[in-house]
Amino acid sequence: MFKKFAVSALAGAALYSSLAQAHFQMVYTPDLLRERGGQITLKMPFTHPADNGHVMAVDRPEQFYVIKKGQKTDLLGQVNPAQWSSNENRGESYEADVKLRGLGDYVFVYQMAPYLEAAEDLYIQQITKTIVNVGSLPTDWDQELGLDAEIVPLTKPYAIYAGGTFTGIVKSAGEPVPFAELEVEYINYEPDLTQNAFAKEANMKVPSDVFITMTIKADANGTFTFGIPKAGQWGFVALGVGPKTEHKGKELSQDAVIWVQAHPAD
Ligand SMILES: [Cu+2]
Repeated sequence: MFKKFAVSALAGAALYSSLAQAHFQMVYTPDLLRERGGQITLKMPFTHPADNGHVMAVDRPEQFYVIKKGQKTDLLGQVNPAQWSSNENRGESYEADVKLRGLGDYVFVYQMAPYLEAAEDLYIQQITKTIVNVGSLPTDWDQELGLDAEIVPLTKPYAIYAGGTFTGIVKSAGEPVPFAELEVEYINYEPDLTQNAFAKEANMKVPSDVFITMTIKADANGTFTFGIPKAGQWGFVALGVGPKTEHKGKELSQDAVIWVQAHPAD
């Protein structure tokens, strides 16, 4: 998390926090839309995917499960420690081998343990949804799960064209969050699943720092739409929307994360 300090130290702490790159709890597999099921490995680093930033060491997750055709299957026992490497460091992380059996949507939910962000003296807890589809049969992708912090998709997160849009509703324990603040990042460094690392080179050249972590806001109903310019995976995080605001005597930000994948339109 300290990379930007060097860059913006002179600008002071307030500017630092506005320039800080977004944290994202990843739950990553390369293809969110699969022709068939089988074994996949989900990689789950807590990191800064748009700028190949710091990998942060977090305690074991509080929850990890999958919803398929309305049935919840606990996967916490399948979470294993793993390392993940970025251009900044090699850090502790987690992964899980899971088997996809049959057609439909697999809604993976990962609730990380609160992470103390020393630079801001607060805890961050992200609740991530990654939805993997098998066989183009939609089943559960649009279900609201009533999570403390949740982005409910109105667009299938795995069936978006590059140049298309993603729309979601930001919810706090089931209630829409008007004008919620969101950050958007592109996984600009291809994850290498055998090396457990981001690629060294970026897929896309960004025109300026403001495009690394893009900040947008939901409307009065908690709904937001984002136009996706490039194929690949994009993460959305709604900041501090969950009802829990304190952990171990410090401020807690309960964030909602969702991952989507855009496909080339040519
Ligand atoms: Cu960080």
